[in-house]
Amino acid sequence: MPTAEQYLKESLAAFDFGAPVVGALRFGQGHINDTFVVHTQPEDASCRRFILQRMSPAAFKHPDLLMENIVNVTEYLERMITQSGGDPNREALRVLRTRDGAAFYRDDAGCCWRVFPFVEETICYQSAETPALFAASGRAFGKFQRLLRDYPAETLHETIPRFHDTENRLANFKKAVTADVLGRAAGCREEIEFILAREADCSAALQAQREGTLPLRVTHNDTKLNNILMDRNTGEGICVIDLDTVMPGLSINDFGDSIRFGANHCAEDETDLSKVSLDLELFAVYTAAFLEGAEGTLNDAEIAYLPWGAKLMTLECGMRFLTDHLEGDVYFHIQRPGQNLDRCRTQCKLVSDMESNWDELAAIVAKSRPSR
Ligand code: ADP
Ligand code: GN1
Ligand code: MG
Repeated sequence: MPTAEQYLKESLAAFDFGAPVVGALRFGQGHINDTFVVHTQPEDASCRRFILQRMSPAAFKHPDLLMENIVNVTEYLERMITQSGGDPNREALRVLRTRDGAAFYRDDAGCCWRVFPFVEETICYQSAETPALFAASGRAFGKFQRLLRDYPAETLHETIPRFHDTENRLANFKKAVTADVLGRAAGCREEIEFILAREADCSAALQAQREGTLPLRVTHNDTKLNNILMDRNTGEGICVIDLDTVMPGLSINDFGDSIRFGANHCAEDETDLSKVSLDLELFAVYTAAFLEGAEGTLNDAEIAYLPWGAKLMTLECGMRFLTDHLEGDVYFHIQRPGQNLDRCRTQCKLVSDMESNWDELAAIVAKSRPSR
C-alpha cells in the first residue's frame, strides 16, 4: 500500500477548507488511521486547523458505509446537543465535505480520506493523569450512551462485522496460532496458554445477550481515553471522537474498553510488567462517572455485568494484539518489532489483576448503582 504522504497533496486539494492550506503534519497516536493536522490561513483571521485522515483499508472494508454512519450520528448528536443548550461546534464532530459535496475523497490508490474541523482548546490524553480526568472521560462516554439511547441502532451499518464478538475473536486467534505463518508462536507460548485457558469466559456477555439479558444499544466500541477531547480550561470531556466503530453493541463493552485502557498507570505497550496493574480507585471513579453521565440509561443487568465488560474487553484486546503479532503486524500500527506482543502482555497482566480483585470490582459496581 502506498504511504499516506504520497497522496497527501492530492487529498488536500479535494476539500474546500475555506482558506489556503499552509501545511499538513502527522498527528496523534491512533493505531489505525493515518491522521494529519492541516493548517490553513484565512485572510483576516488566525490560523484555522482541521484533522485530515486516511481511513485504514485494513480495518475498514466499506468506507462509504462507515462515513454514512458518521454523518448520521454526528448530525443526530448535533441536534441533541443544541436542544440541551450545549455547543455543537465543540461537543460533536462535524464532517467537512469535499469540493464535490461528498463526505469523503477516494484517492487513485482506492484509499479514502475525510476531514473534521479541529476542536480547539482541547487536550487529548494518552493516560489518566488524575482521577478527576478519568472521571471526566467516564461522564462523557456515559453521556454518549444517553444521547444516543433513542437512535435507531438497526439503521447503523456494521463497519467491522463481529467487532466485539469475543467468541469469534478467539476462533480467529486459534487459527493464527495454528497457521503460525512467521514461526512466532514458540516465542509466546505463555500468552497463548493464558488466552486459551479463558475460552469459557469469551461467551459470558454474548450468552447474556442471546438470552435477552443484555440489550443491544448504539455503542462507540473504542472508548479509549485518547478518543475523547478534554476542554483545556474546564477539564471536562467535551467531544467524543473516533466514531469509525459506532455500531449496535453492548454498553458494558464501552465501559470495559475504557477500564482496559485507562484504569492503570502504564502505556498499552509497557515492557516492565511489574509496573502494570489495575488501579481500583480509578475503576471506582470511572464506574461512578460513567453511570452519572448515562443518567439511568443502563438497566440493572447491564450494571451488574460491568466487571465482565472490563475483563472481556481486556482479554479480547490481548488476543487481538497477539493475533496480529502472529500474523505479522498487519492491523495495528507498530513502531518497533515485538510491540504487539508487549501490548498483549500488558492486557494479560490486567486480566489477571481483575480476576484477583473480582469480588471487589462487583462491590464497587454495587455501591455505584444509582437508586431508582
Ligand atoms: P485512530 O482511529 O487512528 O485512533 P482518531 O480518530 O482517534 O484515529 O484520531 C487520532 C488522533 O487525532 C486523536 O487521538 C486526537 O489526538 C486527534 N483528533 C482526531 N480528531 C480530532 C478533532 N476533530 N480535533 C482535534 N483533535 C482530533
Ligand atoms: C484501535 O483506532 P484506535 O487506536 O483508537 C482499535 C481498537 C483497539 C485499540 C487498542 C478500529 O483503536 O479496537 O482496542 O486500537 N480500533 C479498531 O489500542 O480496530
Ligand atoms: Mg483513536
